Amino acid sequence: IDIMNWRKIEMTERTLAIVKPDGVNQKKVGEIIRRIERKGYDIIAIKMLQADEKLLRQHYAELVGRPFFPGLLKYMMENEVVAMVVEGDNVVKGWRTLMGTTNPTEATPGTIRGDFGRDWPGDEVRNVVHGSDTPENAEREIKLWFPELKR
Ligand code: IDP
Repeated sequence: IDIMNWRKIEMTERTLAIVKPDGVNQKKVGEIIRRIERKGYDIIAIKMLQADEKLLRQHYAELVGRPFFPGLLKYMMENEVVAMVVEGDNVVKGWRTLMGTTNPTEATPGTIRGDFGRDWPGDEVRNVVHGSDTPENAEREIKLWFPELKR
């Protein structure tokens, strides 16, 4: 076995990327996919779906008790979403760099949230995209959103 190939395989990760309802409403799906592909990542699975409360409660299990959780549920169900499994070297961190920080007002221009996110006064934050925060969470979230994916 070629040691360089072995190392490369070890660094390859997968993450769950989601275009949230505001990204779909703003017709940014193509632009977001373009940025993922331009960075050199592979989209290995993709689908559009209406998220339901059961799925979102599992996905955001750590946030269920937060005051903003009801608003987050409503936001995530106000249109369909586009879910993707994205693969590449260090993609968990790299996709979050492309996304920008959680709060769109603070997100760096040039990032997806910095460019397309909106902090709606008196309403919940709309920050366009989701990305898993660790490789372990990525595997958990991929199983949840893509139970049909066999690898
Ligand atoms: P992340 O999406 O940047 O990883 P998390 O802290 O995991 O951020 O929160 C998940 C999602 O919950 C955020 O993307 C955002 O939609 C929502 N959220 C998080 N914190 C707040 C808040 O303080 N107010 C309103 N919505 C929030």
